[in-house]
Amino acid sequence: MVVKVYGPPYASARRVLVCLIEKEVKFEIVPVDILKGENKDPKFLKLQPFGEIPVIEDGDFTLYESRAIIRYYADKYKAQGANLVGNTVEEKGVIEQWLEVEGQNYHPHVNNLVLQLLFSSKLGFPFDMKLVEESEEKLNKVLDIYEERLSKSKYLAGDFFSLADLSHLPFTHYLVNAIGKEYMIRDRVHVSAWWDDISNRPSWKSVLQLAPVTSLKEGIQL
Ligand SMILES: N[C@@H](CCC(=O)N[C@@H](CS)C(=O)NCC(=O)O)C(=O)O
Repeated sequence: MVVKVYGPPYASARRVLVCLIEKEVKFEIVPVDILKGENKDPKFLKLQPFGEIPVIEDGDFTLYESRAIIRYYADKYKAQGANLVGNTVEEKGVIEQWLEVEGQNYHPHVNNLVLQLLFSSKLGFPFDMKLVEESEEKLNKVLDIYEERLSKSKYLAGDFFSLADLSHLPFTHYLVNAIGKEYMIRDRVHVSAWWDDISNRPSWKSVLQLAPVTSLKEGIQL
């Protein structure tokens, strides 16, 4: 069974794609162009009523929310590919903790920066410099906590790569490579080493290769 992943091969859809590659699950991408608003088409809204990507179809099973999807595949194929969910309930608990930190404490600020600095002109909303400054300040405080954590363990949940690390890949990639904020990672020695480690995984490199030429607009790699 080949899993259908609806979305462009960038942004949040990459969270799902890198997980599927780590879990050695075959997939095909069904392109949805959010810059053209295809995610608001009635046909797409039947799959994802909030009009957001990504969505997966696995046979007759449909699932949306990228973090729900990665949890689903990491559990479904626990014994296949990389183990992303740990071996004990305690490890799983700590992975869940850091997955929540990514979603609740980290992502909102990175997302503001990415939306403002990379997508505002493309999606047609006004640029808000105050929001950029506030988001950077808040993200700095979050990254200080990451620096402390990563001075004690190689990865967020312990000395093993997990969903918690994987979930950071898509938007930290933008922070480092697309919006001129690489120093936020590089100024912190342990966060910097962690980023080098996780972003050099073959799975992530494969995901970056999936971006079609059409997503390379105005010299910016989406
Ligand atoms: N919580 C959702 C967020 C997904 C999300 O924000 N997707 C963005 C692209 S990264 C999107 O679909 N934006 C288009 C829109 O909201 O109109 C998830 O992780 O699946």
